[in-house]
Amino acid sequence: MKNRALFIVDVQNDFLPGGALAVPRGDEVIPVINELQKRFEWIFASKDWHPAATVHFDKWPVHCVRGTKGAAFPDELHVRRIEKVFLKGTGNTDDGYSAFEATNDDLVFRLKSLGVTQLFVSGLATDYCVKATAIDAVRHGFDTFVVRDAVRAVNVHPGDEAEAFAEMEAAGVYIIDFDQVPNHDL
Ligand code: VGL
Repeated sequence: MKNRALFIVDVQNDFLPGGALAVPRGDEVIPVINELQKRFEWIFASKDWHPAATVHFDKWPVHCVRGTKGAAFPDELHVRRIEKVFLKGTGNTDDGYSAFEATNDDLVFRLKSLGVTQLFVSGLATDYCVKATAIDAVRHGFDTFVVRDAVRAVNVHPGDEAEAFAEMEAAGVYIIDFDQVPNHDL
C-alpha cells in the first residue's frame, strides 16, 4: 500500500470562507481530508506561494502572498504527517495552478523515488489547482484519483465545477467518493 499517496492541494486560509479568494464551502474539505489522512502512509501538500506583485493578481484578488496568514494552513487541518509542502506560483509571471509547477522541489522525482504510482488528490479548488494538478499527474504517468467529497470549486461561472470534473475524466483522472478510497491500517 506504500505506492499510494494523498495529495492536499492549497488548503490555505485565503481559500476558505472569510479569506481573500474564498472558495464556497471550502472549509468542508478539512474534516474529510483529516479523515482521509488515516488511510495513507505518504501525504504531500501544495501551497500557493505568490510574491506581493505578480501578473496572477491581474486575474485574481491578491491572495496567498508568501509568508502571510492567508497563505498558511488553517489550524483545523492536520499537518503533522505531511511529508513535504510544494510551493507554486512563486514567480511573478506564472499562475502556478498545478502542484507540478512547484519551484522548491521536484514533485515527480520525489513521488517516483518513493515508488508512488497512485495519487489521490484533495483540496482547493476543483476548477483550478485541483484540476491542473490531477491532469498533470496523469501526464506524468500516475494513476490519478480525485476524491469528490474532499474538493470544492470556485465556480466563477456557474457550471465550472461540472466542466472541471468532465475535463479531468476526459484526461484519464478517476473521480471517486470518499468511501471508495481504500482503507489501510497504519
Ligand atoms: C486557485 C484561483 C486562483 C486554486 C489559485 O488554488 O485553485 N484558484 N489561484
